[in-house]
Amino acid sequence: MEQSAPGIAPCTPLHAIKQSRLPLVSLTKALIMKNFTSIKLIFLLLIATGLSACNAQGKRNSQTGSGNASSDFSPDIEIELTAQPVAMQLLDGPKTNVFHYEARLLKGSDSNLSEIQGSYLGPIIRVKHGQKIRVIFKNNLPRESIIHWHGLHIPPEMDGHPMHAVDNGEQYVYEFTVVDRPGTYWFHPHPDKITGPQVYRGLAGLFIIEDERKSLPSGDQDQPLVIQDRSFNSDNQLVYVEGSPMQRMQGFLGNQIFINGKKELTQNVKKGTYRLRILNGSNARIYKLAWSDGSDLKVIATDGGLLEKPLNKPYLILAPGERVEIWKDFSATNSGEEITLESLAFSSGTSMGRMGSGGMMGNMGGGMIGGNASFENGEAMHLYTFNVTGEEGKSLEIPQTLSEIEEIDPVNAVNYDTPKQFHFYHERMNWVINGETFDMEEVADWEKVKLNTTEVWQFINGDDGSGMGMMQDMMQLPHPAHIHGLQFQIIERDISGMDAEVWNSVKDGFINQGWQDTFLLMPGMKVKVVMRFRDFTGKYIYHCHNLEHEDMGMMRNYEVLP
Ligand SMILES: [Cu+2]
Repeated sequence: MEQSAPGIAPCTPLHAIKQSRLPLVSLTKALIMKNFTSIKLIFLLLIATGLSACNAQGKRNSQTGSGNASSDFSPDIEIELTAQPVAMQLLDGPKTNVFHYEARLLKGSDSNLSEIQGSYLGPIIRVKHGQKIRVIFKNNLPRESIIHWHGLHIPPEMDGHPMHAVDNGEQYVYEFTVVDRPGTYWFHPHPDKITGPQVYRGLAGLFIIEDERKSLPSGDQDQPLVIQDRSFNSDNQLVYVEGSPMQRMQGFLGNQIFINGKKELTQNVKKGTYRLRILNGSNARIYKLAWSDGSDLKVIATDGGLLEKPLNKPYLILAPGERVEIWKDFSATNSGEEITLESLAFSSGTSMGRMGSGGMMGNMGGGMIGGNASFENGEAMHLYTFNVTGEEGKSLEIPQTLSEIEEIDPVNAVNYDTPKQFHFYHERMNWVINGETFDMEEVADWEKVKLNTTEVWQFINGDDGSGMGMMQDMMQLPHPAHIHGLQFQIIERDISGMDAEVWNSVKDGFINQGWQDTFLLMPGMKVKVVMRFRDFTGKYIYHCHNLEHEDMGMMRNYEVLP
């Protein structure tokens, strides 16, 4: 199979370009008008300065391929995961070339590993708290790769830092103990600059830590719902952001929804109670989830497992990387009735205009402007329909107490009065954090923390007011922020800097309760989180989970020091 990931074309990495001053700077003043014309100008400059949708090969790190199986680690579960190109029947007609995690259970029980038939997604791995896991990752992809275990609290060398990426033909062995709470976690590639295309081609899977509770739906009434958007050309091949710099700046937005790695968007359900484990596995698309029957979404869990008690929401904002678990009771629904999970319209606050949007762009040969505007972030769409059959299923009452959550008291943070601040914004055609882009080894002073301390970090969508402020105002997008290696708690969501219309279209969709590892930073929003650095020292990363932004360098190391 041909190399599908972009990155073969020789070009200058965005990181390098950041160092040289672009002619843009002197034009800033002329471009401050927040209007379409100026955006068009920026776009033209983008092309002119050669910042094409290039995915240059980053410098490889010398520390690759270190993970080896150790003799003193005796796993409860051992799995071989091979990432490889395969052709799959996803649509009618020609097969689609995808990347797929092929799984083999070497030790454990059948329940530890299940495939979703006909899906490009990897397997669902089910484990229990306390179990020891060994995963042998084999890379048969054309480019380097590494697996990140999204949400898990594991040592840095097991976390899938890009510095551990292994080349084609190499392997990396993971060994870790599951210490996290029961919940819905996931795994996906994390190589520097090419995470977006690898996830997009199909590399992702769920990692479920099972709970022992009998009062929750189980078996086929406990089911995953991985939401992704994709675009295909007339040969049924996946279309990515190649050739469309503006689409890359915005992040990939497809024109077709895939659920659980399949095109089928309907499913028969029993008259019974379901637990839906929803993952937004999209590269850049944000969903505003709601039920077509107008009922509230009953939220029972976030990224890091069950909430203390269920939460009723009229709708939910789910950003890339985030998970949420929903309780849905079809017991009293009439047979033959259909209930659809919708994504409602909302205003994403993007000030990039309607440019470069829409998955149709690829189909149209990367036209500059126009595209299919109806597939913007924030457009309404049907996601998945449940057909209620006459079959009786198990019905359950929703428990009023789901779990216990130990609250971290932010007053105990070493920096309670002076939280670390992380500004996510746009600067000189780059997405940056505090003005910086990713460097494999670099850790700034403001990214160092001490083991066994509690800290408050504040994330801000927008710059610190110095220099390029007006520029970044014109290029605002939502950024889903993700911190590796731990779960945190949200203690403040400040919307004073937000556009009122944007806020009003999403305000009831955020969850501040429970344990989280990813949250959405809307333009102008400031979010404070509190977290504890425990058990492991070393370098982890934090980044924007808009995967195109991540690949452009909106990612940094933080280091836990002894
Ligand atoms: Cu971003």
